[in-house]
Amino acid sequence: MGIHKLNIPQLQKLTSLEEERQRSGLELIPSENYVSQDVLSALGSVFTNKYSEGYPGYRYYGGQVNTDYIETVAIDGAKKLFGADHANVQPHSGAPANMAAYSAWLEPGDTIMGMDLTHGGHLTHGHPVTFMSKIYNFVRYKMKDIETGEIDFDHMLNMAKKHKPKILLAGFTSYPRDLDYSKFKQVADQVGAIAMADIAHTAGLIAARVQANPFDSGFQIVTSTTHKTLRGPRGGMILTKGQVSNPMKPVDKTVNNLPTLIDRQVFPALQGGPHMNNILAKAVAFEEAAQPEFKSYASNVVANAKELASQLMARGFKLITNGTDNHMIVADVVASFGIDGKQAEEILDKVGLNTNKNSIPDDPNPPFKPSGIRLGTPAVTTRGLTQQHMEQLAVWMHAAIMHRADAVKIEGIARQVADFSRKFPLPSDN
Ligand code: DSN
Repeated sequence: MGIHKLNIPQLQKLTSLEEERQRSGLELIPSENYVSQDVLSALGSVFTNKYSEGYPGYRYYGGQVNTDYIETVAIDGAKKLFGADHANVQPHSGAPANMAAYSAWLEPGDTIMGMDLTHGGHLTHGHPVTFMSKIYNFVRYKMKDIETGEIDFDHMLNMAKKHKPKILLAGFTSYPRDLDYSKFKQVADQVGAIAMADIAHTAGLIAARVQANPFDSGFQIVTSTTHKTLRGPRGGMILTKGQVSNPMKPVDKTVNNLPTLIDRQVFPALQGGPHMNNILAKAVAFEEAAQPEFKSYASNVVANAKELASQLMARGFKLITNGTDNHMIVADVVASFGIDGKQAEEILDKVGLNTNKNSIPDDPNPPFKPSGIRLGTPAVTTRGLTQQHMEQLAVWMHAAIMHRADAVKIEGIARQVADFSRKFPLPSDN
């Protein structure tokens, strides 16, 4: 079917080139995915023309008869998927979602405890380069054992008693193991902190009940992006437990009022007009994720990642935590092959296998030239690859790295990858 062609030739040409790049390569970046034609159509809909500051029933502009309806459908879809009492679907992405959640509960100078970035956390969980780190005091916990991924909950508890965080954050962007959310909640309860999960990476796996849901362990706030394993448009959301009330009226700062405290932070405190075409696309994605096929998709993402991890390890890739329980793999390419993550990313890009350079725990190298790469299976599983294809991917990755200085061999692998990839159309090709 494809999408409407643009009337500006040079921009249409670039769009066609990007379609062809995506079609003739395989996306292994674990935070990327290929959306359905319906999600693309929603993004390209006339809802992009509309200003809708406020919330359904409480807007600052007229003409909201349809926007109120679609935002309500999106809110209800998110609540149902994740078992939340409330959903704010307006955050433009994950970072603003986290910012709104922090500022709804904290005062400047308050403490948040989150995972160290190189051990799998995220910039917005307290990296010194972020704006948030200027406002809040971040303290970090780590893995106890990078061979297994075990998190050091005793150390976490000791740190929590010392630093008294008001939010304990379970959030990860490069952590390949399952999480026991109840252990985080126990630590949070002992120091009177709110338990908040950033499930940006695993939202699709949680929606499909392939991974544990933090709300089942009593978490009070869950933030996420909508475009990774959840396979929706680029965007964010904040899910909460508690009482929903009029978002136009101030409420007391109580745990039960978190839904309203957060609504009031997203708008008017931090954002202006919501992107209604994007909210329509979120509504579409939530409906898609509620279907039985999505459960099979999410199970296949994990099965593919486990198989790919074992095929890579069999070829000398040293993986952080020696495998994966989710959609993601982190490889130490310095230890495996004596090249850095930037070099590995570039050589794999050349053969049409897209991964991203990534820090490894306590990486001695800087983030732009780190020791690792990060890869995963959400996108290739959407394309239709199954466990039987994972060996071939590992063979190509290994061969590309081993023959990186041989231009003819690299060209040959690139041709094989492109021929193979074209057999698996993009969802928007159908
Ligand atoms: N950039 C996202 C990722 O790739 O994990 C996190 O913000």
